[in-house]
Amino acid sequence: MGHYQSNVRDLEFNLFEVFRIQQRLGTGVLAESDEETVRGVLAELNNLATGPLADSFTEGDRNPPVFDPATHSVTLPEGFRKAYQRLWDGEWWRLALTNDLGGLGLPPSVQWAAAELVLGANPPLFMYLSGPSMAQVLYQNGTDEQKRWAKLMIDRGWGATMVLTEPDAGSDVGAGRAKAVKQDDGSWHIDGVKRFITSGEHDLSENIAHLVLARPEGAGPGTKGLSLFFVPKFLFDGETGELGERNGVYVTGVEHKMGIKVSTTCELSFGQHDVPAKGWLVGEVHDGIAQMFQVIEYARMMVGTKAIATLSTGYLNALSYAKERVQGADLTQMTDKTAPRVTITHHPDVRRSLMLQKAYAEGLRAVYLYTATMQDVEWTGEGTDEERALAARVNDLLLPVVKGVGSERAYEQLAQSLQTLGGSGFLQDYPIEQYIRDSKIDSLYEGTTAIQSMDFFFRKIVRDKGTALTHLAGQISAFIEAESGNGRLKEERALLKQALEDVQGMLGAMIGYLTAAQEDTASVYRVGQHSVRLLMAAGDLLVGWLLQRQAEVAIAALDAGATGKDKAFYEGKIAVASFFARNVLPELSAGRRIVESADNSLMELDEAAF
Ligand code: ST9
Ligand code: FAD
Repeated sequence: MGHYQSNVRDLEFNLFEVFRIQQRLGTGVLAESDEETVRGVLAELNNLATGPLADSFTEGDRNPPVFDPATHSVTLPEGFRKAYQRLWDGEWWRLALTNDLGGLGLPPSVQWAAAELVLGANPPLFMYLSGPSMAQVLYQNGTDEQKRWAKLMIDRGWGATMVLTEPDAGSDVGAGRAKAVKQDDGSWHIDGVKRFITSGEHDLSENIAHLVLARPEGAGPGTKGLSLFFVPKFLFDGETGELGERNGVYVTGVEHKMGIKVSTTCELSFGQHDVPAKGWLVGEVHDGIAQMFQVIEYARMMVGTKAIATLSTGYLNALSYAKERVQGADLTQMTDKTAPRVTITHHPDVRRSLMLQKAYAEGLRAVYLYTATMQDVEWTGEGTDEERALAARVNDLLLPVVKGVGSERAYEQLAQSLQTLGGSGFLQDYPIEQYIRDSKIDSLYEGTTAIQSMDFFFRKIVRDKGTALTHLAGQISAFIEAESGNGRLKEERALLKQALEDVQGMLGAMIGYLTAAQEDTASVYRVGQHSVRLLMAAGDLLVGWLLQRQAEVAIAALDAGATGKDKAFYEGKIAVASFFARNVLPELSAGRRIVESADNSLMELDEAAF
């Protein structure tokens, strides 16, 4: 058996039993798909993911790409290349495309469920496969000529990158210094050095299209002075896509990393090698940061889903091991040295840890899929203008949760998955040590957790005037008050109610600190000290809510007579919702007290005292 343990049952449970996405299939842009097609897509991709895609997971880690500085080229390991080819030949790159560009006619909720399978099996494959999705962004924003280039990118299978970061411009993208100089023929010359560029060089495609943020000469400071440029590795014939001269963008270094080693992380030099790096202004408009955020929003969802996919396979690997590993006697017989030895699933602490891993793996899966159902609304164009606008705002609000909370909890809980294996977990015979190394990046790139938390508070709550948040809180309150679940889980609903009040309390205190900053600017530090705490608390609240929604569905299914594997599945759903409510949600009350009593002593402390 390969390393990847997927959970298609839970994906389908979310899609069809909880979020009931079948109701939107079969009409409009989704006319060609129904429940059976979706189940078929997931089954086929699952076979690929658990087989050929997972097979090169360790190979890519133990034999990382080889960079040749003389030719600025990179060679990827053979098994990984083959896996990529399987994905490409299976036309899985069509998943996230709209119908006019040859998409599969599936909504984002299904796209992301499918993405989880690839991201759990071998995440760098998904990143190398992002050329067509990036072409979609060029298509959406480009001139007519650039729309044709976008189609060529897809037809010819070109790779793509998103190019923001520079040595002095990481979180602070607006500090970027790469500049763009307009040429008489309407193109631009890009000049500068970018770093940490994913998929900046490889040998999987004949060409690579870089989407680059650079500052046109004379443009203002900060992110608003940046424009977005399309910079191909090779120049090409705009009608046929036939490759021409090498463009002046070269990889000048490939990083040695802790994890996702097969995903190249490149220093990319523009116009530093006697050949100009020619670029074209996307859409001929200077709206770079907003255009790039179309890519970033997708990538943040992808990173969160990657982390959650890894957490899930980590948990399932830990569970398989725990069911087999015999060690020690049952606690009730601990004084009897002749008592039979039991599998470690009998030990309360192992059970506690496994149930917490299950809670976050399944709860966060529900969070990203719920978020994806908000994207479904925009994708299908269903509902009124107001409904679509609200869904877009809720999606915006939830993206930092998917990305920020997904990545932090995955890394934290994967450490628990490893712990379940004892010393064996530390060995490379098992995949968990690689999961931990490969998933650490998720809390760093695409905006660190601190950046996600500030996005959540300042942009998605304060600037949104709480519209999306109020809607979501209303949904949670309505669930609590509906008292469904056939009289069960009453105490859990009360705990959820308290958790909602606690998150609202934290938020209230932080808005108070922000308001006070109008008189005393330093008061905003009290927000900055606790924005990650708020984000994580909101994540726990959402996990708690969605696990209870799942439990409600499970209770109905059991009452309707579910048997066999289904019975165990549904009982697990009720158990995990109850466990999370009783063991995690009460911790939010302590968090609220901490936020409510925040002062600024931390900020007043001399740096030397650290
Ligand atoms: C990276 C890549 O790390 C890692 C993995 C790569 C994987 C490969 C690629 C796979 C993806 C494939 C993609 C295909 C795409 C498919 C699409 C399909 C359709 N939401 O607050 P302000 C905008 S890459 C939306 O003043 P500052 C907005 O326009 C490196 N827009 O910011 C706003 O104007 P306005 C990742 C947002 O103080 C303007 O920015 N690096 C949002 O100037 C200015 O806003 C990072 O992520 C938002 N949430 O700058 C950097 N926020 O206000 C992290 C801002 O008028 N740092 N805008 O609307 C940040 O995010 C900073 O907060 C900052 C601050 C740079 C935005
Ligand atoms: P810094 O911004 O220096 O942050 C250091 C620390 O300070 C962090 O803990 C951060 O949270 C904190 N911090 C910084 N500013 C603030 C603030 N204002 N408030 C609170 N805390 C703050 N970039 C691309 O453009 N394209 C890519 O394809 C790409 N791929 C990458 C792949 C890998 C493997 C890696 C490691 C990076 C990649 N990046 C890419 C860059 C990545 O997006 C940045 O590393 C990330 O945005 C953080 O920037 P930084 O590393 O400069 O850290």
